[in-house]
Amino acid sequence: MGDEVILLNFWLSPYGMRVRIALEEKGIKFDNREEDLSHKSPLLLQMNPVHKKIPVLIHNGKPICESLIVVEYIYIDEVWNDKSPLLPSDPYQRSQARFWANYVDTKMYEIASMIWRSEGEEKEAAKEEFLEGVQLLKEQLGDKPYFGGDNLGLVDVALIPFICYYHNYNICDNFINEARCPKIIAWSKRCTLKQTVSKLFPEEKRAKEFVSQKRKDLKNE
Ligand code: GS8
Repeated sequence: MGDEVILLNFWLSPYGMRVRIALEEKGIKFDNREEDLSHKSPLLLQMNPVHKKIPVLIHNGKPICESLIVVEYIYIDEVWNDKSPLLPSDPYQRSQARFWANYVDTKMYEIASMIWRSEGEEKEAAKEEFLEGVQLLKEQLGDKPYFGGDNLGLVDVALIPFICYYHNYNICDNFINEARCPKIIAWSKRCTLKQTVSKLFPEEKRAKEFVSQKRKDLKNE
């Protein structure tokens, strides 16, 4: 009998997208179940009782939560393990990949939420801070095609949804652009050329409508 793989997800979630990239890269068939985050399903509450958030991967009935942990699981699990590793074999390099993926998850996420929630000078300052983070990441990329080298690695999977969403959907006046960060935009284009990534982008019009409604809701909070 084959493995049963269920993903509890939300169509626009950057975290859900990380997991889907990993599943696509590994060619794993899965049942994508859309959650209504304002009326969470009993299954989600049962599978992620601590955070009650998507994404949750349910592998043969057992839940794995937190996107980066799920991504590592997908690459490490012996059921799906093959020759394209997510993390370097060298322990020091591996620790560095985890450090930068965590940086994207914590620092970049915090600044991105500031961009969302603020206006005027505060928003502009947050955009500049985001770009400083992008500069640091650029140094990590160096001359490699991907952070992971010739293949996607943990930092690529962590960062793709953030940069690609901002860039592709021209969110926040296209502040991540070719003039300001040519190397990261070139990287982002390289990633979006991959079939495993491009097929996951939600429809632009639907995404933009959702984002603009969310902004209005935030203003009225
Ligand atoms: C974040 C997941 C998350 O924020 C991860 O998986 O990496 N650190 C976690 N999920 C959101 C949807 S995406 O914006 C979520 O499920 N929100 C529902 C809620 O907060 O109630």
